[in-house]
Amino acid sequence: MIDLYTWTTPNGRKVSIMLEELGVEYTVHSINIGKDEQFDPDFLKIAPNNKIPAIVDHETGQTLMETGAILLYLADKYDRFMPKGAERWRAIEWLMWQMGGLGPMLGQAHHFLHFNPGKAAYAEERFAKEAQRLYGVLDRRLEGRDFIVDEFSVADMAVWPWTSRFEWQGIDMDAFPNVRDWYLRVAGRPAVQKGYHIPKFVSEIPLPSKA
Ligand SMILES: N[C@@H](CCC(=O)N[C@@H](CS)C(=O)NCC(=O)O)C(=O)O
Repeated sequence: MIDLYTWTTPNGRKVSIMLEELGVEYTVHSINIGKDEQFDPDFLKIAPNNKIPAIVDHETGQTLMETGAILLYLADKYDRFMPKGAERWRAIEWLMWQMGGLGPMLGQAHHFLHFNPGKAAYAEERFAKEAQRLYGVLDRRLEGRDFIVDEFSVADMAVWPWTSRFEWQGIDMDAFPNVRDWYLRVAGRPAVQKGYHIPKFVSEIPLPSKA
């Protein structure tokens, strides 16, 4: 049995989507970051960086924070959603691209464009531009492909929840048609739909205007 500590954010949804895709049993614990529950001393014992999500796998005794590590751990444990051979490294490459680039940059875009508009013009310009650039990178990668690597993998599960906030990022999905098609393909998966609403329903999955 796996305990998942999470909230309704892109990073949290990466792991609930993975657990739903795996079809394994897990228990959800809400950590409301709006109420600073991520600073609770008990939570810090498993998530020393005081950020969600985190897991405890009671079968192996493993505790983990950081979604890149959690996705790799689950892929390894269940031998799923990670291709073999050269494609394995391609999947890890794009997972790292999400962890080191897409997530942090779009997180800043949310902070300045969505939550604090009008406070820092330069930051708004910088992160809006960076969001456009990153969607361009993803759009080129998805040219002629159904998924980020040859099969649906941890790379898609890491990237997709961030793109589900395209409206907050000032992104017109129609300007990135390969991302748009992939986004809808992934959004159509039943496990993604279930994982998106963990730990609770906030709103339906956002869909591009022409969908
Ligand atoms: N690199 C971390 C990022 C985790 C993260 O930023 N979590 C956010 C929610 S998406 C959080 O817990 N924020 C609360 C805070 O910053 O106090 C991961 O991938 O797990």
